[in-house]
Amino acid sequence: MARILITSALPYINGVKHLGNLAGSMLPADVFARFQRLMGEEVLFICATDEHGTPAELAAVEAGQSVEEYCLEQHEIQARIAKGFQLSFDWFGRSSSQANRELTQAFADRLEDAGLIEERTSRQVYSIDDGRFLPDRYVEGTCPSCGYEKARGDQCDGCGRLLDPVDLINPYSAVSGSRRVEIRDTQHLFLLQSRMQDRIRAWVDERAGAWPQLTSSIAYKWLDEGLQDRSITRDLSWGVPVSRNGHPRPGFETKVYYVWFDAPIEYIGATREWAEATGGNWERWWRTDKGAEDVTYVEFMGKDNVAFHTVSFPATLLGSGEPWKLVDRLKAFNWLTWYGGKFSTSQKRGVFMDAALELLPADYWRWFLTANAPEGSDAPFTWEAFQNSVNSDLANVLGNFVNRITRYAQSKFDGRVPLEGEPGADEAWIEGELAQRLPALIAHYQAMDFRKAAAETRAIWAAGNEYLTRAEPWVKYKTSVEASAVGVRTGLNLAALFGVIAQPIIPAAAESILSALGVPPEARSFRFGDPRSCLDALPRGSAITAPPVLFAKIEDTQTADWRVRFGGG
Ligand code: B3M
Ligand code: ZN
Repeated sequence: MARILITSALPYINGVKHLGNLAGSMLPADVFARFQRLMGEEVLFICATDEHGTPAELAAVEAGQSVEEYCLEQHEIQARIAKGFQLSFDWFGRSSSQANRELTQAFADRLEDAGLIEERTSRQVYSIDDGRFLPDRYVEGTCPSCGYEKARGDQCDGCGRLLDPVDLINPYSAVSGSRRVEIRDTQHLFLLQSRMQDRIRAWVDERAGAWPQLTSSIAYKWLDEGLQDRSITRDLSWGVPVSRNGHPRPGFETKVYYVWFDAPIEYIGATREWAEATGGNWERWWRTDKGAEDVTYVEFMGKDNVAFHTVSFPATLLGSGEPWKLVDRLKAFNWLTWYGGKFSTSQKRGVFMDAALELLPADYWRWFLTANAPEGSDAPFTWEAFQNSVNSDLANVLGNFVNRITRYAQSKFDGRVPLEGEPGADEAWIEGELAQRLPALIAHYQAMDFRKAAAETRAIWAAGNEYLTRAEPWVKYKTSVEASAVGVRTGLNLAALFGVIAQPIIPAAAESILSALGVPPEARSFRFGDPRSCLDALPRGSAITAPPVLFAKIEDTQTADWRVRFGGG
């Protein structure tokens, strides 16, 4: 049994996430975790809310809450919505946890012991009117690279470039809007990444071959530009306090570690939270001197997070000098766009996760976002594509098949798997299809090619429909019940197989099918037998029922209404 650690990029705490955040990390990570569990592997699936940094503080101010109250409330909201989307995290933690605080401070100590941290005077934007420094997203202005006028201090939304707040042109306070800002000196701790250039490159060289092109190209871009020493502390009050060997660090009493220093450490922190809650052993997953040497660690994220995960976080882990588990495979996604543009709450552009669940059950969205995942390039969400995907793939190809064959078995074979008859030419045809397509499906999942995995899933459903057209048990019934029985038995087994292969992407519909056909948990694995056994897996004579309608078609009146509410077209 392989041991697979899976983490999804941590959603920022500030507000309910849109479908793009779901499609670009949490959902594919969940699909992959479900697949690996169905392959019989030992999986630990970890995520958390990313609660520090300026997004949290600015949002709390806007909400009129203390940042602690705000984060607690928002974590619970995001946890509830994640459950609604059936994101099967083993733990959904909080980067503001005590576990993450202790780990972050310990890593900073180990890095300093290794001579990789240095106190430096750095120039920061100071707001006279706010009476405070303006790190990261507290300051906005014009991007020096592309001229985008609402660039954030840490990253430009216009061109994606990582920025230093002092680089911004015409900066202003994102808190008060005041332009009475000036550059002042302040002390910060710097992680001397430049000293780790060779070690990081050697580590990336070892792994980049297993990474998708998008991932490795971003990692090498950073390495080729030369790793810069970077500040890992900020003039903020909300975050992990800066310490040295367990005590507040002199001169840093009002500073905290930078959110991107502590956030990836929360992958370990959340695993510790999981262990504390379940009695699990967190070090078995993260310490290669304590059992993690045989773990395969897979990370999922949006492309703007790749650099932090292929350079900065490894620098922390490697630089500590301790035997930590580093990422083996990394799947980065492009953007899901809203009709080619950005999602935006304020401009009513796009569907956010809470609203999505009010419109339709999770499976509708899970299917579309996986089958149209922004893998090789940005991918647009449009109501037309969504409606077509649901109506064609889910309602017709899958739903009608299952409904038709189970109802026919109920009406003509007493709701039981027929006993009579043996496979013939039509069954040989579908067996040939499965012999090729089931291994292909597994290969797509193993390669983390989610669009291809969804397409292969649909192709298997379509082959089942083609089989029924060939076998036409309802026609044969008129002349030979036995010949019809073979088709119905094979059709029922195909319905069960459709449920099995649907589990990673549309788990609710899969459960509905598998429970209606009486398929026990131990018979739901992706370790498929030979096709002939797949098509005779349901015990002959066993009772079956017809599941409720699996998917309702989306009507034009619905998408017309949704266009008004959420934009589009
Ligand atoms: N909170 C997600 C983002 O950049 C960021 C990921 C952290 S993963 C450690 O939108
Ligand atoms: Zn820019």
